[in-house]
Amino acid sequence: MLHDQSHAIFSRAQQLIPGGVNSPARAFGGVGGEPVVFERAAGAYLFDVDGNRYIDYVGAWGPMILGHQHPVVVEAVKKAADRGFSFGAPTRAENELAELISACVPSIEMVRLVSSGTEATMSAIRLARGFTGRDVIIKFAGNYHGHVDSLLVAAGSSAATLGVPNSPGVTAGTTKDTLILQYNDVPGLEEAFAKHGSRIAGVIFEPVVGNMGVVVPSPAFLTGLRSLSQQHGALLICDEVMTGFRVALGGAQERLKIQPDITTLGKIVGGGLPIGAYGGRRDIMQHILPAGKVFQAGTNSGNPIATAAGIATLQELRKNPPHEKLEQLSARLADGLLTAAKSAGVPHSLSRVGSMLTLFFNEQAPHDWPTAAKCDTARFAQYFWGLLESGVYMPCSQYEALFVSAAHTEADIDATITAAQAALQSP
Ligand code: KE4
Repeated sequence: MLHDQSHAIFSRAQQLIPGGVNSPARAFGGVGGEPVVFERAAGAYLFDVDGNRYIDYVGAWGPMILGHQHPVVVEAVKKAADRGFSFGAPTRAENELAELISACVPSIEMVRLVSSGTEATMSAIRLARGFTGRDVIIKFAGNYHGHVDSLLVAAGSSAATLGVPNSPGVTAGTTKDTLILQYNDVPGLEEAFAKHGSRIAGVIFEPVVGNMGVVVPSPAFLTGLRSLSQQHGALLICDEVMTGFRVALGGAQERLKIQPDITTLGKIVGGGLPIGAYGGRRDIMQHILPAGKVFQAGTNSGNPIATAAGIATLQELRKNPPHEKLEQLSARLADGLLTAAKSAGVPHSLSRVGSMLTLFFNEQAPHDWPTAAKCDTARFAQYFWGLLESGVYMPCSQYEALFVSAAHTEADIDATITAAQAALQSP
């Protein structure tokens, strides 16, 4: 494949933008080489500036569950743009989106819209601390909750990919109240609560991890999270920025029957435009200014165009739920990847929940960060590039999830499997 235009544009970008990218996740740091520069998207496909077409499994890192340029979303955005870009004042659409979010996720009795998943998680932990009057937040190694200073410790996603799970610039003072535990480690959770229970404001976790590759929680871990936080008066914060509306219309909490106190959302809730959200029990949310005293604000919060995209996306998901189709397509892809890896004799495992999945280059399916960190990332890089050159665009890191959209077809899945068979052959 030709990448001349991509190379020229990326070379210029490196003069203008640190690393040539506006987010390290897209820098190809985990696979080497230069990122592809894209021009347009449609349905299940991306088109780069050199005219190459790719079957897209990044989906903008999750938002594009309906596929790119879904007509109802495009129409809604155009209509909203004709009415005004931003008012900095209440609009009817914000009520509509809030009602849709609560209808899909019943544990969210009240919700605040923000502009990114990071803002959502940052606000959620501030709320947990303000509501409980306590300082300590528990998070899990390999979980990524955005670039919130106090959560940028042992972080997953591009922080893990690029080897900065503990970022420079985050002070010891900022993270002194962040307790890092291992995901799925029930004894560790019990010990932490036994030692620090009265100081713990909240526990934030990915209910299905996407940011060390897909890692599934054990039932005992989920039970422990809920019972121990309840017992010690800490809030359970379910970070559904990636899983929300993805693994079920009601997110992982519907699929895995979790009852959190606060939920954070992003990605799909904005339909591809910048929206984050946090919400939960009314008695907790009423502590947010101006109803209460916990501060949070934002110029673009509830932006009319982003809100229109979010409303159209959630309405479409409720009207024509794609989750059964996504389940079938994703199972077909998973089976094909497993067969291809097996026939290539590559040490591998695969984790999948609904339409988010990861092929791990490690014989044992990871259950926490230490096991995820054992993956053969060099072998992953070879697989990634083999697929890319065959017109298949996968997440550029072993520590990410791939996403199937409602726009993918069986033919796309079968073409991907064929490309994977070639990409997995030893060099
Ligand atoms: P954003 O601030 O990127 O909208 O959301 C942060 C975030 C919070 N919580 C979870 C579970 C997340 O997965 C994310 C963001 N995900 C990454 C990809 N795994 C975003 C990609 C990027 O950083 O460019």
